[in-house]
Amino acid sequence: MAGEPQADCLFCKIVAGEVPATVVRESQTTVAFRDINPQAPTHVLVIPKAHYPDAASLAAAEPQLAVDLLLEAGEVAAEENIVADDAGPGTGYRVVFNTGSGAGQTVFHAHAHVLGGRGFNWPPG
Ligand code: DGP
Repeated sequence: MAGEPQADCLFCKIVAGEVPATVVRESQTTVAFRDINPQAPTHVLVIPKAHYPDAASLAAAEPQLAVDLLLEAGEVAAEENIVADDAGPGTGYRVVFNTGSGAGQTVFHAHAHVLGGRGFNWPPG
């Protein structure tokens, strides 16, 4: 059933506490933890506790949960002191949803990357 835990999903195992992670925030519906391979001084993943393979399927099935994810991403940024203040490189943050393997998605449980603490290029690589 949509949203149910998947036995072979790494992030479902993190939600269940079966795989350890450095959790920085938890809500009723989401968990935020540090990426194991950080690409910036702050690199936190925010995931729904429910299993959806990507952000698009999450938003289609449970729009409020997609909103929860974005709100939690903002809370992470505030806690990590990376909120935008127009002071130039190293301030502000990026929220990324890699969607599909061609776009770099490797874990097929929806997640927002919250990246900050350094400057970013545009377009992204
Ligand atoms: P993506 O490539 O967008 O699917 O991002 C998946 C991210 O998950 C990637 O940046 C690395 C991270 N990751 C993979 N395995 C683990 C793990 O076991 N623990 C943690 N904390 N992060 C992981």
